[in-house]
Amino acid sequence: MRHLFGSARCKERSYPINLPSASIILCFYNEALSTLLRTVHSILDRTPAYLLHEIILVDDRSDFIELKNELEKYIANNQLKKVKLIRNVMREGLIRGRMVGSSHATGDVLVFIDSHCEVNEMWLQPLLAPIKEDHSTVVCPLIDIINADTLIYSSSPIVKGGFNWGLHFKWDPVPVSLLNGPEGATEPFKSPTMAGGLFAINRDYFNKLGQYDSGMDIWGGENLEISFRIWMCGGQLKIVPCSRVGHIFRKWRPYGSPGGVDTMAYNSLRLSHVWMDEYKEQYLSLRPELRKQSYGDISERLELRKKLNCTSFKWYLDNVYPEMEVNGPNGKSKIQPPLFINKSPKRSKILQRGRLYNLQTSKCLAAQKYPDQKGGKVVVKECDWTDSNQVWIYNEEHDLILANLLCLDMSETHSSDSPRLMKCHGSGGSQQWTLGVNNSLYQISAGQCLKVIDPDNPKGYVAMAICDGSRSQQWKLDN
Ligand code: UD2
Ligand code: MN
Repeated sequence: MRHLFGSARCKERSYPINLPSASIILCFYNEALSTLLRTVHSILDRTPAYLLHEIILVDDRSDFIELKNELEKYIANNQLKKVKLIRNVMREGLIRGRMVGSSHATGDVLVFIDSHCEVNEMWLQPLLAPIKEDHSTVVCPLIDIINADTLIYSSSPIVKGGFNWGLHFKWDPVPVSLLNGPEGATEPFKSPTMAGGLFAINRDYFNKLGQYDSGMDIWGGENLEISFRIWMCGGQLKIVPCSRVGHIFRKWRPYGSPGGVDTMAYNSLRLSHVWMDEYKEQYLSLRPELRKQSYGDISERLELRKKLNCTSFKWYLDNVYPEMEVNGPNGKSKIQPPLFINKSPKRSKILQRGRLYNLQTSKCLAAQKYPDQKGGKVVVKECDWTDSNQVWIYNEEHDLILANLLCLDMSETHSSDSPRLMKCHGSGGSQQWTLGVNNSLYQISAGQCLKVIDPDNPKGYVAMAICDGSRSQQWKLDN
């Protein structure tokens, strides 16, 4: 593969020799053996031996046959002495699975990595250096993209972590000043949240901070929980742009949870009740059906919050994530922005009007069926310059309104859904789009860009994806 670095300046940086040692923890469930080994070998090949204390593989009770004897034989035959394999007796999920891994670790620093990654050259030293300086700094590499179909590695733009009130993680742009400053983008920068899959933390600090919430099941939410906890309880979370690790972003998760429980909602409920104070209302008002749902016993986590003397969620929002918009239950002004009444758009200045033309397919974004159908999908179709149902209005509020009727909307609670047409609510968030750099169409709440999924498919399906500047993500609003 090619070795990609965010900034040429990264190569000029040097790191102390005596850095803390690392225990790498990889928890996996039904991972393809070849993919798991790609992750392990990239670590073995690209980490100085004296810094690599061990690689701990936690098998979360996979049922793939190849992960049984074949994996054990592979480790033994290739004398991968630093690789330790632990088998969970029961499926625990990635949260308790990582805790099992960390309880066996003896290195100074824990590095958690998803089981379908490839670490890049010089990935570890830039992560260890800030932790050596300050034990309560937790760091993430920049997550590059490995294409799920082709397995090709490509670099991703420099972004930081945020979230929306549906408690979905999203990527936020970083200030241009940070990218072009005297150091270029080489200096670690603060991030309100982490994506979850890749981070390094001092082992003692991880234990002191309360590891993870062991009441959380299978998948989801633990990344926001640990992010809030780090910031609110005296630590810092940073992204290190000179450390790059590729991750396979899949289109859907290839596994479910036992009993089909929505563990993301369950885990998010737990974290909102422990950490979010009155702001949990922001989440619950979006998901009213969860008000009645049980979320288990959280008394130990509440005690932890007290013991660690953590600040309020309001402090976190004011100081760590000031760009987060608070409307609704905890909104600053009691007067809500006016809503559309009887389909007549509120008077917001129109910035542009025209067709949303996709540069790769030369097709135009339109309603799949009818432009007045609430909840209807949008797709790309042959442009019809006489059809007023293909005309979008882009206004000062950053709404995109089709045929003067409905707004392009991205669900905050079901982030895997595709964008749809909804009644314009006039309060930003899920309906806020920016037509930005590289002709991208960026959705603020999702932190992702609109793309045409398969340019050759006549159905013209579109979806949200990580912004990568590719042609399928380029749009022009034209007359
Ligand atoms: C993201 C994170 C992931 C985790 C998740 C929220 C990145 C790149 N990935 O989703 O690490 O924080 O958000 O929970 O930021 N696994 C198990 N047991 C299970 C389920 C999963 O061991 O029951 C393993 C799985 O094999 C993988 C890891 O946990 O190695 C993360 O799961 P994922 O890759 O499906 O999560 P992802 O990347 O969609
Ligand atoms: Mn993953």
